[in-house]
Amino acid sequence: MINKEHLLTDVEVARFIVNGYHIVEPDLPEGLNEGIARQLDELESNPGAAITDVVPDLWQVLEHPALRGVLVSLLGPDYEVLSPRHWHCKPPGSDHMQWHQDGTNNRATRIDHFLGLYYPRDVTAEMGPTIIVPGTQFRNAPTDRMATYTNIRRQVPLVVKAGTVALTHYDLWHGTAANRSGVKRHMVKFHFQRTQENSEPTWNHDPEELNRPHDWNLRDRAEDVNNILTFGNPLGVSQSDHYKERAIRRKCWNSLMGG
Ligand SMILES: O=C(O)CCC(=O)C(=O)O
Repeated sequence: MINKEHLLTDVEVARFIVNGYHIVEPDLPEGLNEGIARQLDELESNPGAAITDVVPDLWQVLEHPALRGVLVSLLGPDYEVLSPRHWHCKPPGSDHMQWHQDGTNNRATRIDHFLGLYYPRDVTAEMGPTIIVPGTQFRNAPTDRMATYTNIRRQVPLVVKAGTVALTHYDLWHGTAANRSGVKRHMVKFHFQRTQENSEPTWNHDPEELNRPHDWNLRDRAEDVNNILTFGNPLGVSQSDHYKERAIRRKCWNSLMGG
């Protein structure tokens, strides 16, 4: 059983659907992040999916209630940690990584799986942070072209403190900056998946939360599900573009509600 205090609110679930990411900062035992970073520093080759065998302390991160609460909220209580796992080390001097999507770019109308990016060491802007573009998860992208794009308006570098886990939609556009520091940047990537359909919300749901009327004046300042799903516009696109993903957002929400 998960303590309800760790479950997401309606607004947080709606924001994940719209923005395509959610940041968790679990209160991990003292020394855990440093210990994991040290073990990763010393690895001579990449163990791929066996990273959790080589560094079993990673399970303490995966099992932390703050992370589990978000996973239960978005994927249901029976979610699984899939076997694809990967350690991404950016050593000093390593170049940027071009924009891409890990998924197949299919404008999915369900939230059935997504990634968790865990950073055991503080990541500064110079250390080659992962860079995400909120709101791009429902965009059909020409993969070859997107690799040539440079900075994108409203991109977000994941400049984070040690222990942060960024949960990102599988189709969210992302890349990395170059590492211009003298420090190794570590990230361990996990893949989480739903195993059961929802028959009801699995987060801290309040039915009253759904009754707020539309308010065109709120736009990106909306603080309730209806207005966030309708008006949230993290990319700042025009209305003729924006309307195309509203239906997808609604379908994602309805399937999470168990409809
Ligand atoms: O190393 C990173 O920050 C990102 C890695 C990445 O983009 C990927 O694995 O798809």
